[in-house]
Amino acid sequence: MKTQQIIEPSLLFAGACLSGEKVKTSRKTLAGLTGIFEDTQAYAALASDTPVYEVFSFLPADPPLPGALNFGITKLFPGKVGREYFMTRGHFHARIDCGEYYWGLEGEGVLLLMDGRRVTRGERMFPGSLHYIPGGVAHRVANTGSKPLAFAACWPSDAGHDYDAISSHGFSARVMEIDETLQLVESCTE
Ligand code: PAN
Ligand code: ZN
Repeated sequence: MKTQQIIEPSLLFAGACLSGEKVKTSRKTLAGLTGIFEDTQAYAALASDTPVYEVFSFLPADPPLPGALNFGITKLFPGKVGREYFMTRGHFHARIDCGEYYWGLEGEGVLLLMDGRRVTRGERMFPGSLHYIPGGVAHRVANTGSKPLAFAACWPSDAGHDYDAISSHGFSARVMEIDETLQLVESCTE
């Protein structure tokens, strides 16, 4: 009888933590999010080194390969700039046909989804929520709770990230606290 050794997995995804030799970490502070929040005075008054989010990702194909899948966990800290909740930069995929899954692990928030005609909708995120983001739809997450929001993501390795359209025009709606209530406010300026 021929036997083989059963090996340990090279990645661990426990709770909201991703670990493994090939996991990369990137961190975003307020300094790296210039121009995304509506209230520029409130933004300027906050310490630029305030942590906003961390991304732990496993990118199996370097360079990217059609068919290969990336996996990542984003941990988005609670906080607000003025009345607007801390959020990710947001992007379209450079390859517009590439979709993505997001799913909630910890905390609560809102996933903003904006299509090519700049129509934005918001989906509530919470542990167990699952979100399919079709190709051609920009995506951004806001933490609307008082604890870190963690979500996992899986996307094609060759999707790429197009941040320019969002840097120039933003999303057409913002996740804000108005009169102590969470609101999705349509932007008239963009
Ligand atoms: C995610 C995002 C991550 C950070 O892995 O890249 O949540 O958000 P920004 O890239 O908008 O800063 C993803 O959507 N990958 O495609
Ligand atoms: Zn994406």
